[in-house]
Amino acid sequence: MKALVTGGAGFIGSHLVDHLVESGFEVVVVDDLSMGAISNIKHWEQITIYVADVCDDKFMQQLLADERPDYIYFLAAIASVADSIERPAETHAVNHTAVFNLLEHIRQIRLPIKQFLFTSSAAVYGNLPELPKREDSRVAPVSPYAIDKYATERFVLAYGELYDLPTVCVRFFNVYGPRQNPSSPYSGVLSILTDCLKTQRPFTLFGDGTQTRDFVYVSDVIKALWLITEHQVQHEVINIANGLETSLNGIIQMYQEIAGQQLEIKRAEQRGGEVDHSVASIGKLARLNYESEWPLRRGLTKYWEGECEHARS
Ligand code: UD2
Repeated sequence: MKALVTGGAGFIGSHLVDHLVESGFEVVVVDDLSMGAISNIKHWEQITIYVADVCDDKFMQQLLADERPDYIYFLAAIASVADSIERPAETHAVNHTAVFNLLEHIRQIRLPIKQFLFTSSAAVYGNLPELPKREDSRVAPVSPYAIDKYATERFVLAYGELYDLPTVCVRFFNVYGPRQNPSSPYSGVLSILTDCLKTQRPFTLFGDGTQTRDFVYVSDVIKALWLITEHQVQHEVINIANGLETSLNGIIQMYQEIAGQQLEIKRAEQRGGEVDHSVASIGKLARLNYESEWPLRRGLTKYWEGECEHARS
């Protein structure tokens, strides 16, 4: 079985690549290394890596014809809401058009895929008050990022139904863990907190810290993706989260305890377009026998210990 992972050198993608290789898959990665790094996957000699942009349509078309993957995991994205507001056309090309084009090529060459999995985001729910967010909750995508993710979901599902393709969408909540790149101000807050703890730099807290998120450890995310593949789920949208609501203040406190350090905290205005409260219903995942192995304290401890080990080696 051959799997194509776009964004496979990135944070979540590289963990998925690990799992696929360990499960005996032949793995092909496409990544432009804008956020990802070859070092995340270089421990696998047997994988094929193309350093390329998913927006290079000619390249992607040729790649499908040459590699003919059985499974396609589309993780390549510009994952920053703020970036999508600054550069809506560029982010649209990656977060929407590249996925659409790939679906269209699959349809045209009648590639007999076993699963096409598109990774969407909790951003599609926007700031509506209903909690927890169920897959059939109302959506209110407001940023170009969220609109692209939602529109792409609709295409992915419609292509599945109309052309009998085994497509599925997942909505990631706040994923954290090793290899998350802290380099951008819009990187995941836990990667930024880790970096601040490691370098004793001050952490900037946007807002009063009462905003809540559903933090999910990357190993649980991979487990969820794998269950979706194993169960051959198709034509569905599935939340990937922990199902627990935690405030930013709460997680900062917990992380300081784990690291045995106090952070210097600078306060700043709440960010524009910010979601106040977010937590998922994970009923659909649970029906696939999903159970989290990484409650927050355990996941954070593992993450922190890994980072300390990494710094020593
Ligand atoms: C996450 C996703 C984003 C999108 C969105 C949907 C990540 C990295 N981003 O954004 O792609 O799917 O969910 O709603 O998963 N914060 C600070 N200081 C910092 C950085 C962040 O206070 O230096 C705050 C931030 O204002 C927010 C919280 O921490 O209230 C979480 O921020 P985030 O960027 O990790 O994730 P989020 O939920 O904004």
